[in-house]
Amino acid sequence: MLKVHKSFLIMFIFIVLVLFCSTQADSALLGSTGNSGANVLISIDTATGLGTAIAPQGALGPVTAIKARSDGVLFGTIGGGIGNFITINPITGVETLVGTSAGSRVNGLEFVGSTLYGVRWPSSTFGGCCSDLVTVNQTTGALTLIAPIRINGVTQTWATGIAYDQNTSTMYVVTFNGGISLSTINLTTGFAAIVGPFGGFGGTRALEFDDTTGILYGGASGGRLLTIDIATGIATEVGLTGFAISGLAFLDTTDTDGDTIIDLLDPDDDNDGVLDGNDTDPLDPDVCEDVDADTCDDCAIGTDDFGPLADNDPFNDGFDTNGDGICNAGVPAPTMTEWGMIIFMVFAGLGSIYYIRRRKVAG
Ligand SMILES: [Ca+2]
Ligand SMILES: [Ca+2]
Ligand SMILES: [Ca+2]
Ligand SMILES: [Ca+2]
Repeated sequence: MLKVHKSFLIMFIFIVLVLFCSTQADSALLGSTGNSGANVLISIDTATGLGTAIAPQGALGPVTAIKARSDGVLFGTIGGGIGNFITINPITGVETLVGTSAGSRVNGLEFVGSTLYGVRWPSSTFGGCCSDLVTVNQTTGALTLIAPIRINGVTQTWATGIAYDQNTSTMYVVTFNGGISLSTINLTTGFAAIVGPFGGFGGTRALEFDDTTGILYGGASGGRLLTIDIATGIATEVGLTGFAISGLAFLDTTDTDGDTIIDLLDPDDDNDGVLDGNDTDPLDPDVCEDVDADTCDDCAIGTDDFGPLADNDPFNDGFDTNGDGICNAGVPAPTMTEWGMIIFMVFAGLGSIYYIRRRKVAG
């Protein structure tokens, strides 16, 4: 008997967990693979490391780094001496040129707030050697030098991937001088401080933080997905993606209405026919607006909720007993004068009945 109760309890907890988890926001770890092998955009299972191709890349050159802005715009850089700065549609993979910075290539991208930082090589300051910390103009692709990257402020170094830890306001970077290592970098001076080498993963290039879990991921040679200890720099292999990794970027892929357009790019997240900006609850297809001001929400009745049909119909937004297109709740209450008229009519009616009955009795 106890066993039955126990297994029932475990099943109940499992069902609750499944339901709870299914309502959580989704995010996907995307990878660019343009440096070698197949040039495709991939999504990566952070539990197993396995990569799945989403879309072909490379129309504008090999993609060397990617990063998503908070509004869902996915930026990318092109290597191979081309220096293109692009946007990538994360669903279709279609690339759009933003601008070109000829002669230099950016192989690390990361946002700090609304500022997009980059790692450029070769440096403009060291005669063809080493890397610069730059900012990237998101409208033109133009690069602005902050400073050459120097270990302890002295030794210039090549560098690649960068990733920002929002919890500690620390930017991490892959540096090459003194062995390929995880380093921190000062965003004003470009000075880097080595945290430690990646252990057996010297081919690590790309970095990306999961802001939710605080885990730092790395992409290494051989298509390995790594987690990296930010205190020591030591990496642990999660698994093989099956692709070469040139860049990593997390993207919020929550799709409330399940129409395959993620909320960040969907003008109508709940498919109720009212654009998010005008929708009083952009994630609830039963709540949207009240354009006829009858106090009944125009989506209260609806058609197919998250389905593709519009749900906003001011002529079908609540019980409408007298069929005037205005829901019962929206029929205006009588004014004081109207109440007076109603009371007068009631008394007049009662008086008439009383008079007629008196006539009948008298007759
Ligand atoms: Ca959607
Ligand atoms: Ca809507
Ligand atoms: Ca209404
Ligand atoms: Ca709908």
